Amino acid sequence: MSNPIEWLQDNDEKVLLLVYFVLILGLSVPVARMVEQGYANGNLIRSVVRLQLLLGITQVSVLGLGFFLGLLTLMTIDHKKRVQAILLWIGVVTSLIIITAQGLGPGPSDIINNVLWLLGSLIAGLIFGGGAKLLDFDGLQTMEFRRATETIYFLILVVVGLTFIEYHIQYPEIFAVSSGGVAIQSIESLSVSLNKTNLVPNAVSSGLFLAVVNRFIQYDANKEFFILGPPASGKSLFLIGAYLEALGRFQSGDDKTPLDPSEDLISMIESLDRQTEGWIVGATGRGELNALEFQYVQGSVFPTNIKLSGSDYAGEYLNRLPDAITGATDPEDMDTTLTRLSEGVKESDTLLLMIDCERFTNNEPLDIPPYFSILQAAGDKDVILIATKADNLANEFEEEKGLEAHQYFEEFQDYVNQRLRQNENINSLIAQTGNTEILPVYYQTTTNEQGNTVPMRDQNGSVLTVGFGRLLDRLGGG
Ligand SMILES: Nc1nc2c(ncn2[C@@H]2O[C@H](COP(=O)(O)OP(=O)(O)O)[C@@H](O)[C@H]2O)c(=O)[nH]1
Ligand SMILES: [Mg+2]
Repeated sequence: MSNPIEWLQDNDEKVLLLVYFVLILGLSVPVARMVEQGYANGNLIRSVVRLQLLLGITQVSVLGLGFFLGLLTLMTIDHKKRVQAILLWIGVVTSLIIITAQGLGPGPSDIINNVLWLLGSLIAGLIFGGGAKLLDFDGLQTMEFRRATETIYFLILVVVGLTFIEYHIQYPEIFAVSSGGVAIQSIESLSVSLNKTNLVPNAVSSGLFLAVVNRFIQYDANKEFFILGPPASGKSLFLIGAYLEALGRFQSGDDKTPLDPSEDLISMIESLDRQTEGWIVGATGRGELNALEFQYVQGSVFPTNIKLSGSDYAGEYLNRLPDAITGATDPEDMDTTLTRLSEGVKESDTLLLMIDCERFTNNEPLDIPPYFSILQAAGDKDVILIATKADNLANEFEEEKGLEAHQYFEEFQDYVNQRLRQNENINSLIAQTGNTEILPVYYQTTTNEQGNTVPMRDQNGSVLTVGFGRLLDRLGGG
């Protein structure tokens, strides 16, 4: 463990999980007490239920419970929601224990007496939540039960909300329901008042509890990233490297959400497999435009759907992009590439801007000034700065520090940042975007007989990429 902050960053999902576990456990107790008390006080709801359904409140409770458990079962099967579902099981069991211990809510004997109601409603919950999917499950795809998960939140919201009202609002009995029928009480004094006992603690604990459950049911956030960089800055190889990393995780992980690579990306990966030497992608021909994109799921506790895309094109477009984004350019004057780029920028949440380390070490212009006006034109976008071809700095790093860059990647990243900051433009870009660090990525390279720098390959002919694991983590987390 290097230092506590880094440990937290590397284990943020586990820490978050622990926090949620403590919250659910800690909040279940006061919320269950409130629900039980509100349920006991609940004249209005009971009366309405009796009136409308001609059922006892116990049956309604058991039905609700069965339906809820059916939905929760589906949520437990849903790969993306399993952990949250387990936490909710803990919360539900805790609450039921508290409620039944007081003999208030539907107790064990009520449940046993109504076991058919319970089973029936459990099956209804399974069907309603989309359980039919289980029948034609092919074992490959990840199953999602969004409807089940959302209904769980809705039910919890209703129960907590209604019992909160019953607990805290005092009203005269409006209906008197007896075996003889329903009589509307003559209401002489329609006095509704607020019961202030425990008002603040109940409001805080139910509010917090609902917020946590709401966070649980939220399906993965979607994040779209779009890649921009000057010609030959390594955009295509960057996307290929990121895809290979995501593919590796897909194959070793148990989440089977398809990566959906675009056709152009697939054909690049194919040529990567075919070729045994050299860079995989040739320069893009004039007028040619390839769409490179794929998606993947990052994180297991709170998964995020990540979509990474970029365009492969020839020529210089960055200078023309700001006007295209703001609409200052007449659409008639925009070619397909410019249109595509400007749409890509607009649709994305985050721009990935390439800084070419090869140009940097060769003291060539980095061509990053257009980034400033693009950011201005695009408005509110997050930015991640990527140092491509960082192997150009790795040799330097190894000579200076005596460490191998890919083994001491953290140190290497610090080094790259420190070196690149020597460039004033890069420094301003960092300041402008509120970034704290640039992420280096590279293909390990070697020099071939002709003296060209080519990617190194292992015994299996696979290229060796560095920094992409960190990159994917960053895309999912930050
Ligand atoms: N040394 C080194 N060169 C790279 C790396 N990635 C890309 N290159 C070089 O940069 C060239 C352009 O890369 P490409 O991905 O096609 O750039 P794009 O035009 O921005 O899509 C490649 O042909 C390689 O020669 C890298 O990680 N290390
Ligand atoms: Mg390219």
